[in-house]
Amino acid sequence: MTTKIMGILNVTPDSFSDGGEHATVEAALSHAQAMLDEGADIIDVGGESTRPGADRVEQAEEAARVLPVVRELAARGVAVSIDTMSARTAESAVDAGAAMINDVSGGLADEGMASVAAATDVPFIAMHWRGHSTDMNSLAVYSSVRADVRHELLARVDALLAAGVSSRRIILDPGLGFAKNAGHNWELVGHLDELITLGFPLLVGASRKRFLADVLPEGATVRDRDPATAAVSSLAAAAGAWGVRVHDVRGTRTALAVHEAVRGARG
Ligand code: PMM
Repeated sequence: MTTKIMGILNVTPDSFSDGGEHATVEAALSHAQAMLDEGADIIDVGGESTRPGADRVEQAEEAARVLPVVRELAARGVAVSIDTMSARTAESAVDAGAAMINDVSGGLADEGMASVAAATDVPFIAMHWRGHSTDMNSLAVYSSVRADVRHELLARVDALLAAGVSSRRIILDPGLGFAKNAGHNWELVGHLDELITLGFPLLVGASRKRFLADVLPEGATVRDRDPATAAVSSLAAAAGAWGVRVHDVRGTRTALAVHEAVRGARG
């Protein structure tokens, strides 16, 4: 199995600063096309920033940002996932053609999400999450991050199954950078196999996250984190990850090709 590349398309006013609704949709579509040309398998469309400290966005505003982009990409035959914590946005996005729901809260933030996941019957990405961005850093307390993330992800799986989500539709994600300090993130990256043995496909999202600054010189920019992201993606592929969620599709493609070449040479 080749690890899938999920290209990140953030449709937020600050991600495409040229302003104006039409301009934003056009810019988002052309960025999506560039990522597809570079080898993205899935485009992950999100309208709400989940960065530490970020404010929440109204559901109607979030839907207004993402739905035109989801609709157009789906019409072009692109596999789209919708990155949202809102059940209403998820449901509308699937109606508009999204093929997958990516909920960073794993169904915790909106009690209606699990039933939308069950009713729409599309793959559902349940990420490890402990709370909203505003209080995420105070939640980074674990007795063992590896064991706690496993247990908390399995609790989400139980809740999703109880709501009628098919086990074949569930994809798990360790939630790198969410309620985790740098040490927690590195420990999870070093033990992805323990999450893969839970028996669900695993998505790993390290892209440009703050913990990567640990391996870079002081003063490195956020974009300077791309080669480190690619290295983590290659390690994730070697561990057996189903997919990686990244900004830099081109670099990721190369990193995954290295993994494939080594795997092929081993026979
Ligand atoms: N990270 C972010 C947003 N969505 N979804 C999944 N499944 N996994 C992640 O790690 C993840 C996500 C935050 O990153 P961004 O602000 O760079 O999109």
